[in-house]
Amino acid sequence: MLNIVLFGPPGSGKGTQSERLIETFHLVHLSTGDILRSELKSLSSLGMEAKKFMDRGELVPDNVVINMIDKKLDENKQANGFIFDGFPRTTAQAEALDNLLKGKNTSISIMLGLEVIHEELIDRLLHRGKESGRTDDQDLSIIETRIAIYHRETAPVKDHYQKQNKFKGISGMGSIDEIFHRLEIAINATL
Ligand code: B4P
Repeated sequence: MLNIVLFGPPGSGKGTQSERLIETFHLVHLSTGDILRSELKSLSSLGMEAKKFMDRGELVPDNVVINMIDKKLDENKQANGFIFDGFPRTTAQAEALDNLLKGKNTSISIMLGLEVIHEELIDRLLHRGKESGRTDDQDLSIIETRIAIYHRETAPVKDHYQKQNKFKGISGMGSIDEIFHRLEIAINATL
């Protein structure tokens, strides 16, 4: 199985690149952000609980997202592999993911970290806020909170996979095609 963690700060291109990677490598896309937004849209109790955190730019509690991923892994038993987009976002989530995959006799193949400068992240997110209406992309202070939480709580997840020799940094600057090509080279090197 090919199991990829696409890692990086908000606005680094995880969702954008995942869409192309799933087509090329025939993988199942698991985006915790997308799953949470669809729960929110359907007004489920999980969605209502998550909304409080997402509106403030904070992380949704670990147990909520870990259970969500466990359920999705079970629903996709026949998959060639997965792209984890926006998950794991804390070391506790990374440890839980390793255990869940171990229980299914598989593991993470590679973590690809998209590296993008701060100003570019802000520009991309504000732009998406205007186009998509996503409320967490429309307010500069919420965007700054998300980026600060990324540095404080999510960046250490890189060390978790670096210790396993599975981390590879990729420049996330440039055109979507150029970045995709860099990711493709890194993934092909693991096959
Ligand atoms: P996510 O949905 O994961 O949101 P994100 O990190 O902001 O987006 P992403 O990084 O995928 O967007 P992309 O760069 O592709 O999370 C939202 C919220 O959900 C979190 O704040 C948190 O509350 C909650 N959450 C999610 N997962 C969680 C977890 N595991 N634990 C706890 N809480 C969790 O795109 C950004 C924009 O840039 C797009 O408009 C795109 O078109 C543009 N873009 C991309 N590449 C570009 C390029 N090369 N050049 C120019 N523009 C580009």
